[in-house]
Amino acid sequence: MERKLVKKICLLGDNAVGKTSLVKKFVFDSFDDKYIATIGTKTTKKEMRITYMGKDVNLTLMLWDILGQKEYRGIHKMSFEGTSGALLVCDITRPDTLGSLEGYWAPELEKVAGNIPLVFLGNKSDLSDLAKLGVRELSEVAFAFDSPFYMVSAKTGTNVEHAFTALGLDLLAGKIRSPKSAAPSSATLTTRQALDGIIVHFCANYGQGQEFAMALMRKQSDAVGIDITNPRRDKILHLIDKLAEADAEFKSREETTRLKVERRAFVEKVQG
Ligand code: G3D
Ligand code: MG
Repeated sequence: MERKLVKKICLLGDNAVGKTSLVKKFVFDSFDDKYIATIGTKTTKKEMRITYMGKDVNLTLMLWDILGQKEYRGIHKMSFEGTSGALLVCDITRPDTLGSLEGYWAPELEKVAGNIPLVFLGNKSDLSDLAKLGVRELSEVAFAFDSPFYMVSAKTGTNVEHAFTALGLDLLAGKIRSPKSAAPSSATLTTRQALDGIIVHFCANYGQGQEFAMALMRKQSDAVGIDITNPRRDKILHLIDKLAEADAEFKSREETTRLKVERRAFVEKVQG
């Protein structure tokens, strides 16, 4: 028999980062260019079918779209009650919106809901010319909260399905995040943390489905002979080259180079 589950999910982030647009894209697969002010909260239901440990699960998400003004602390606290997970959304053209996730939304949510699964989203990835935030900044905040991140666009739909599925899988797995204090400082990374960042980055950007990306990642790691329990810096650099080769098959030269530079940024943060 199919497993059925219902979970409450919150979409959090400052005003106009694209929360409502993401819900619309995910639920109706359409993008409304007219701005709709969110009054308080709005709940939308979405059924997902996820394969987890070889079994089909029918996961119903109750999506809570919560108003962005930080002055409404009371409404926010009330809305966080009983939530099983959250998407924390920032706008990559406005750096302060990432600061708010780190300084306000994630900590306020944690106070009420504890270490529930989170997924960080850098929305408006279609506006790359105006971007003031990249994978590097987003990954630092996501790492600090022991969570994955995705660059998404509610306008084009890029990675929207992936992001919700990633959260769905963490909910099914019953993921408990490490507390923030135990998470890596943003200043330096261990080689394991760097490798972790690179793997997540590759899977989020490959664009051919998460499972396919993971399988390819395993293949390339084997080819390089990387030891995941104690990855060496030179092996990680070799892996980055192999991943660029994989990217080059689907992506333009500029895109492949950009992704490679972003992955190298993780290695640059390894001490020594
Ligand atoms: P909110 O619910 O977080 O407050 P909205 O944000 O979903 O209302 O979106 C705020 C504005 O950003 C809207 O613009 C919306 O069209 C735009 N937007 C949302 N997501 C994207 C995206 O991925 N790419 C682009 N280019 N724009 C996006 P308007 O002008 O209608 O106010
Ligand atoms: Mg809204």
